[in-house]
Amino acid sequence: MDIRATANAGLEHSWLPFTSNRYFRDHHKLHVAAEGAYYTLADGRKLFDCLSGLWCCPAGHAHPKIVEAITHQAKTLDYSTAFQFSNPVTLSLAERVADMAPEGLTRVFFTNSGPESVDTALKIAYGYQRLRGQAARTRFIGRERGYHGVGFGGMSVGGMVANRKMFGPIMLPGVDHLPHTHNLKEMAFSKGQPAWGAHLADELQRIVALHDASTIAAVIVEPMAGSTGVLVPPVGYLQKLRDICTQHGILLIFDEVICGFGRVGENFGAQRYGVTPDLITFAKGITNGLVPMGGVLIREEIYQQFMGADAPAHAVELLHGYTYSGHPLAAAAGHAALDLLNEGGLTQRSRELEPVFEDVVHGFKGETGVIDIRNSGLAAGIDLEPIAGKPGVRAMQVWEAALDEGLQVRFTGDTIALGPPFISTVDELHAMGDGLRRAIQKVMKA
Ligand code: PXG
Ligand code: PLP
Repeated sequence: MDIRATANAGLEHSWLPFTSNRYFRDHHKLHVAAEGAYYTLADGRKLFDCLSGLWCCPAGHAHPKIVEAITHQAKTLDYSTAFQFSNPVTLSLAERVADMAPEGLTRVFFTNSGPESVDTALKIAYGYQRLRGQAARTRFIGRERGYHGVGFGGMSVGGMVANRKMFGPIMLPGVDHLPHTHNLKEMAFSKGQPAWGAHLADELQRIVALHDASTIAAVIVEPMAGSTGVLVPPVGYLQKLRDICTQHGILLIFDEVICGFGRVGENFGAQRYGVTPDLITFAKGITNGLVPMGGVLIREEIYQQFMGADAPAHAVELLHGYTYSGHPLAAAAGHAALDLLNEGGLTQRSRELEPVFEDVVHGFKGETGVIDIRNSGLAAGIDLEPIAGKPGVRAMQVWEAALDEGLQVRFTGDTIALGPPFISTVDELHAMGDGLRRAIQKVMKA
């Protein structure tokens, strides 16, 4: 098979997601295989996977335990009707996820992706307010630079301007946004949680005063904002959000699609940063990326509000769900992935690698063109000086130069994001640092 010819033909019929499709035509990047922490490209090159796929493969690729689990599951029960039926593999996964969650979050609703989880959480939040007699609480509060996927719900509460500007007039009404927490002057090159910035949560008081608490259903934030280039919560910030929400009867949703399942060294960001929300959305790492799956973790009282609704037992309490909610193949992958993270010690390893990784990424400080570095867990963002009038081009150049160094990094705007697999060795993390340094130097010299 001539892979290039096949790909060229396929490109005539494809529209790739979040991709510069016209650039891609002339600069193909074709994965043909993946194993452990490495991808293989069509031209035979091997690339170290510096972002664990798109943050979703912490145990590396093609892990035999997960491959075996989904193979077995496909032969045993390939698909179980999701509505009015369930199956042991999905139900027992819910129990496991709840066991890993912060105290009080006891119920799991499965979806297939981040945006489905976000839509589900927003609908549960509003439904809960309505069922407890607070139907006027229709507003959601997101945050600037937040990313919650590109469904209508997630896009509306999201705060990445480029994703929003084309669709402004057709978003959910009544949404407001907190300010983001990044401030170059006050926190550039902070290691871990910045000391400055807790007061930014007070903006929620201002928003509550403006709209009145009686109109607000929920606040949704990523504990650590991943997609926008890794913005780590300032010390005390999330606790303040929690306190203000509690004071005003507003639900707090943590979108942990990236933070969840070990990326920040604990099961969830809630545990890492010591703040418990009312709902947690998750996806990605739950199956190590082998089969799509997402879900929402929900406080018991919220679930009980739905179950206590004044309706006969045969009534469906929440008119919501997906054909593939809790898909058995995904659930089987989920069990195997959690075996690796928990009993297999990979979350522990993520925590152990954090100081090594922190040293590696902060080693770029002082390089020409590097204007900020942020990190928490095994996640880091490196801001590059943009080229005047050409936002995003510098990071794209570094991304290409890094490929020549055998590294698959991710860029967003002029930020390089790193989130290596938890199976990375210390030597691999150092090699990633050395290669990325050469890539940055090459671009800045040109
Ligand atoms: N919420 C959060 C917090 C996310 O990070 C989503 C929702 C949407 O999930 P899906 O299933 O549509 O991926 C995400 C996804 C990047 C990158 O480069 C980040 C995401 C997806 C792809 C790339 O940082 N986050
Ligand atoms: N569109 C149509 C025509 C459908 O029949 C369905 C589900 O039956 C959907 C969309 C929703 O798909 P899913 O259940 O995978 O979310």
